[in-house]
Amino acid sequence: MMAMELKNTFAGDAPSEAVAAAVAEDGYAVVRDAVDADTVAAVKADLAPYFEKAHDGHEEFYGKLTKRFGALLAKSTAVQALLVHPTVLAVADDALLPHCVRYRLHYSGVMHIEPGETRQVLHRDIGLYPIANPCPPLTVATMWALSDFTRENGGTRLIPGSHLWSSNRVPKPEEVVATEMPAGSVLIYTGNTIHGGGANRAEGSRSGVALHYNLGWLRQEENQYMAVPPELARQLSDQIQELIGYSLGSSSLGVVDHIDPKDYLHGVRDPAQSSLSSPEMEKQVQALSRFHISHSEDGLPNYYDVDTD
Ligand SMILES: O=C(O)CCC(=O)C(=O)O
Ligand SMILES: [Fe+2]
Repeated sequence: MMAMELKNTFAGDAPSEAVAAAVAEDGYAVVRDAVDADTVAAVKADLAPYFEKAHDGHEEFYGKLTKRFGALLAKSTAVQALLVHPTVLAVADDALLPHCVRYRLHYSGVMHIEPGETRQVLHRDIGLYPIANPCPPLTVATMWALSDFTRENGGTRLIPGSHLWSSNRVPKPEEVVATEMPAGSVLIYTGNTIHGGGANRAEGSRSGVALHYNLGWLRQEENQYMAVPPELARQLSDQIQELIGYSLGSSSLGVVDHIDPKDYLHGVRDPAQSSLSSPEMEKQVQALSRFHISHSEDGLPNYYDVDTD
C-alpha cells in the first residue's frame, strides 16, 4: 500500500531555485529528462563492460539481485556530465554550502535492481555517521535513471518530509511513495530523507547511477583518492578534481605534507608555494552556520522495515 503520490516532479529546464526549495521542504525532488538520450547511452556504453563483471550483493542491505559497483569517475568520462549537472550542483550548493566551504563527491556507484529483487530496508544514508535526525543535511544524493523507474520495477521508495523527523519516528506504509521517472531523469534527496530501493516485480531491470555529495569536513563514503589516484585525477577538470577531494575542505583540512592537495597534485613540494589558509578561505570558514550537537540516547533506529509490496 503506497497512498501518497510523488510530488515535486520538475521539467528538465525548471529553475534550479524551485528544485532546491522542494528538496529543502520535502527532502526530495525529481527532475525529468535532466540529460538527453545520448548522454544516457554514453554512460551505459562506458559502464557496459563493468555490468558484465558486476557482482550481485552478498549482504542483505545491498540486495541479492542488485548489481553494484563504484569508482565511476575511473570508469566513465560520460558520467562527469551527471556529476556536474547544474541543477544538481545548485541543489547541493543550497543544502550543503551553509555548513561547509566545499562539498565532495561522497559516493559514486551503479545500483542495478534485477527482476525478482525484494525491497531494500528503508533507511537514512546519513546513518553511517553517528548523528541523530533531525540534523542539517550532511549529504545530498542523486539517483540518475539509466532505465525508466517505475513503482513495479523498484523505483526508489521514499518518505516525503522525513528529513525533518526525529530518528524515533517510524514511517507508516501509507507515507511511502515510489519514484517514477523516465531514463535520463534524476531523483535528488538529502541523506536525511528515509528511502530505499524498491522490489522489482517487472520483467526488466531498474538501472540507476547514484552520485552522492557530502559536507567537506566529513569523511567520504567512497575512498575517492584510491578510486581516482593522482595520475588519473590530473586528467580531470579543476572542478572535478575539487569535487573528488583534491583540494582543501576548509583551512588546512585535507593537507598533504603541509601543501594544499591541489598544488601537490600538480607537483608543488615547497610549502612556501602553497597557501593553507587564504584570507578568502578564512572568511568563508568564519561565515559558516554552526550547529550544536547534543548527545542523545543510544540505539536510535536508522533502518525501518516498512512493507509496501
Ligand atoms: O536503489 C535504490 O533505489 C536506492 C538504494 C539505496 O538507497 C542505498 O543502497 O543506499
Ligand atoms: Fe540509501
